[in-house]
Amino acid sequence: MILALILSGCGEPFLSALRPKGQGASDIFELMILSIAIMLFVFVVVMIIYVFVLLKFRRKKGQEDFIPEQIEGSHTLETLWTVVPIVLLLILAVPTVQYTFSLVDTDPQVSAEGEEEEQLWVNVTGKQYWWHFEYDGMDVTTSQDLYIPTDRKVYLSLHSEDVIHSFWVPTLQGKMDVNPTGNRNEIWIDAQEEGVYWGKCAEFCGPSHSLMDFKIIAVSPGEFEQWVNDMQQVSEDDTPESQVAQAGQEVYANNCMSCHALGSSPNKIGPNLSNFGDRERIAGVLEYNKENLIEWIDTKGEEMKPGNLMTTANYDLSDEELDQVAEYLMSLSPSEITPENAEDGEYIDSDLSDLISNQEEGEEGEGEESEEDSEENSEEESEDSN
Ligand code: HEC
Ligand SMILES: [Cu+2]
Repeated sequence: MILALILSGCGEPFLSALRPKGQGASDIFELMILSIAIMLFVFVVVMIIYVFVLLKFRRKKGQEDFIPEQIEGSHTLETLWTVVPIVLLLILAVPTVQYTFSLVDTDPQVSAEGEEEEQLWVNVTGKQYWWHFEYDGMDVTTSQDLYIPTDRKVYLSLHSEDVIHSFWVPTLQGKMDVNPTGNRNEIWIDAQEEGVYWGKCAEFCGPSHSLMDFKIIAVSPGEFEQWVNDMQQVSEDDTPESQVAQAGQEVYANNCMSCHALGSSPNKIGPNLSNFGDRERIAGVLEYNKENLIEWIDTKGEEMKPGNLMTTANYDLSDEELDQVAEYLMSLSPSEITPENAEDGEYIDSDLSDLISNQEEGEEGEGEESEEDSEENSEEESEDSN
């Protein structure tokens, strides 16, 4: 017990449910405080009575044979200790049930003026051992780092391509199971302040389960809009500036493209690398630097993330090629909006709803088609990998 107390001090602030930075986490935190307050109240009252009775009714000198009055079956006492717990449980149950529903309520919110909110939906796919994100109707796909604007709820539709995972950003919301069966679970998240919030897979899913980290990058609405615009421009054919990176692009095309995508091309076996140059971490967990990146590519993460699916790749690169492809990947930074922007706290107003509706109008149904395509593809893929 003492150890538990000491170890509880080891948490990181960006990974702590006790420092809520989103509506969902705040609601949950309130419930924690409420239940702890009730428990403390019960504990204190019981302790006071206990100590009082111990002192008052202890055997006194000269009264060794005295038997106190027996009050078995006292109606007053029986009623008291039945009613008080019921009242306490009700005080706890009402908000708990209320939040249980509101924390996963993904219907559009209606404003005081009766206007229905334009929802921002992201399709989230959990895979051993990383996360894939597709912004609905925006033609933007990314992995590992999920960018969200600070001015609204972001709605997530979650499913898994292999085993059960659990999507958890402790500072922003509660956990949600990510299931491989047909059903998609839904939850919303929001961040009240700009920042980088860490997420974890919270359901044991294999040898690298504890390394299945991801990040929520919360930026101002204006920065988010710019990020979406920039990400929409990314294409596999963009040529990098430096010659080393250009050579790396060739290495990439020959060895990596079968599993990795750039731009909004459909979900593949490996993470989308469109903005790999801006990642917070490599593969979700490793410190972001060239050395680690080269080692990751060279060893296919065999020891860094045991059991990950990149280990099934069969390429063999020279030191020069490794350097080139690492240089190329680190040059992939299509947007000025990076995790650093999340920390500067600058706030620019913008209208996100324009962004979503423009995209939909411009495409006239194309979006739907490509969505179906990608679903088919991913089904085929998951069959293959089985
Ligand atoms: C067989 C498919 C496959 C091939 C081929 C492949 N990868 Fe991967 N790669 C993956 C998978 C799967 C992951 C995710 C591993 C994890 O985190 O569990 C990954 C992860 C990565 C990451 C970390 C991504 C991130 O978002 O942090 C990098 C970088 C990477 N691969 C680079 C390469 C390079 C460079 C090549 C070519 C030389 C390559 N990969 C070839 C499947 C592949
Ligand atoms: Cu997992």
